[in-house]
Amino acid sequence: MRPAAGGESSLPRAEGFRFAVIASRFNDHITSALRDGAQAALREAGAADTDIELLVVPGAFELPQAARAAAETGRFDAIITVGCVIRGATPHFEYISAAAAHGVMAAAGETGVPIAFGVLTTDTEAQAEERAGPGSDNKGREAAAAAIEMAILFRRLGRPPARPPSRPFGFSAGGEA
Ligand code: INI
Repeated sequence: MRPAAGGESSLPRAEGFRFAVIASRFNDHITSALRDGAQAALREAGAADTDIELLVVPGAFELPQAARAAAETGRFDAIITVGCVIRGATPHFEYISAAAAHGVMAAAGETGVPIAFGVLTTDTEAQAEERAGPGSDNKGREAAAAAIEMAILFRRLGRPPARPPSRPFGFSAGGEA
């Protein structure tokens, strides 16, 4: 894969693609780091700020619903979901984790838009923090890399480019809806 501008990135190129980053607020101290990792990766790969839209939902359970709605707009070549479910603090951990994972997979399959799963499902907060640091194993960054790769693959398979919004949006990589 050709590296991004600057020559040092291992990410595939993202210019010319449009992305949504959908972040859940629950466990915000973790999910904000995942969101930052995803956005930084997209920019490092060459995506324009105006081609990255940030959407925020309450919890991981809402990620599939928002991802589906975002996919149906036709505005995105790929979507990145980020969230965090911690077993120790969540009696219904299994339900939320499974609903998020299956819901994202279903939304991707049924809309035809790649949707990456950047949701941490860990036993402890410490494990979540390990996967939300600034390094290359940030789960948001990993999900962004997968989303770029899938956008490239789907374009090669004939998927038409996403349509940007007809009027400028009130949010982009720097803000939220
Ligand atoms: N949502 C999460 O993203 N992570 C969690 O750990 C969590 N816990 O602990 O409950 C959580 N709950 C909220 C859930 O995702 C929904 O927002 C809520 O059930 C309303 O639909």
